Amino acid sequence: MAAFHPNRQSFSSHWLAFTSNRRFHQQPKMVSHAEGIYYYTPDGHQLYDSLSGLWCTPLGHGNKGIAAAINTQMGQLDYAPAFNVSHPQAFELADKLAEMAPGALNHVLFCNSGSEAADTALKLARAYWRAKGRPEKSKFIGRSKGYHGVNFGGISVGGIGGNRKIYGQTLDAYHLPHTWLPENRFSKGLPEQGEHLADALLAILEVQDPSNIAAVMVEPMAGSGGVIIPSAGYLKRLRALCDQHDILLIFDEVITGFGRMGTMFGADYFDVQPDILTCAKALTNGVMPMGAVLASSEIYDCLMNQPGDDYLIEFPHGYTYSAHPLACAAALASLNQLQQPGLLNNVADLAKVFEQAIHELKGLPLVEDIRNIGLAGAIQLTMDAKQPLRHASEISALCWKKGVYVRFGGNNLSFAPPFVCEPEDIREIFARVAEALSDYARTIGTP
Ligand code: PXG
Repeated sequence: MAAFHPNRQSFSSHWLAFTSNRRFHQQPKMVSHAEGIYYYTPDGHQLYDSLSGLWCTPLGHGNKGIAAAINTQMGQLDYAPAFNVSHPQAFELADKLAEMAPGALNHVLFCNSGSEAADTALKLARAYWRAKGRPEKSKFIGRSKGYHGVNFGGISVGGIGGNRKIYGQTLDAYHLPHTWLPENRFSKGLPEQGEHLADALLAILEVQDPSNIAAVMVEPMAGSGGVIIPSAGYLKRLRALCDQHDILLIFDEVITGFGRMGTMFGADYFDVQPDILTCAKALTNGVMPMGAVLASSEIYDCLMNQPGDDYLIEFPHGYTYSAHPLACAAALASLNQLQQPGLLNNVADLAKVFEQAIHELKGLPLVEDIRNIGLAGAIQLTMDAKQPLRHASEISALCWKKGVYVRFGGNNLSFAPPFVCEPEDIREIFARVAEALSDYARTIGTP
């Protein structure tokens, strides 16, 4: 089949997601196939996939086990109504997630993305308090630089100003400070300072009062915000404060779920139990859109035991494609691979190579901070006085030429290589990024 080359007309037909479309039209970045840890452009240029797509394909592209599972499912059941009817793979997958998840997160609501998972979780928190006879507990607390997708609940609780400023009124939500501290710059793995930042919750509660708060929602580490990692005791402190004040704790594990930190979930890494956990992305290795919300037995039982006839719907929420059979098949195959003995140990081993390789860029021009945890990391760049976010996008464009797809957001370059990398792939990725950084610094005259 001849390669499709967009012309002027088709460029404006496809309005790209979260992209400067005008820049894309001048410098289109297209990939037309992928295999393992590589993307390929239509003219055959090979690129390392240094972010596992958008944090979602840790088991590599073209994964044969997942493809076979989807094919088999397609031949058996392509779609099942999501309301009032279900199918065996949905139950099998929910059982598996409940078994893998920490603690008593035994009840799974399916959706199709991380954004839907976030809004589902927020609705569930409000519904829970209402069922408990506390309808006034309806406000939320998020965290500055937090990202919970793009739906109204998610942008309200999320702490990225640029994602909310043009959309008008949001939900009632207040924000903890982010956990980036200058004294932690260039920490390897968990930073030392910052447990006290959890106490900012008390200042919010003093004004809003716990009786009005439904839930605190945070990512165990802020992925999109630039891999901002809290100190060891921070989440434990947040959990204790939520318990003291009768507030639910929601972990958004859309990025941290399924091995990214070297443990199955971020909750396992920090040994902190949330009441609700959201996930998506690597759940299906990014192959089919799917998200999930895992709720505690306390929440599930409360909603199931509401008074009223048993034909009534306990939680009026769901999507046409909730627990889509093809997504369930992809998820079951992905989770089977993630659960293979040794896979997470391999991630932990690769994480050591990753830590060393990314921190070798310390001292290069424009590098202001480097952070890493598990197989996730970010290089934070100084801001250009006139065009604050320019460096990251220009360096990413140079990396593309050097054969590495590098994600940039704000003044960060982010990395989350596939779990199926070899140590030398990781070293090669950072060698090329280092070259791009140095070349760029030279062109703008920074020594
Ligand atoms: N929560 C978290 C923690 C996320 O990271 C979402 C929710 C929303 O998921 P959906 O599936 O609706 O996109 C995300 C998504 C990046 C990047 O470059 C991160 C995300 C998406 C795209 C790019 O950091 N995170």
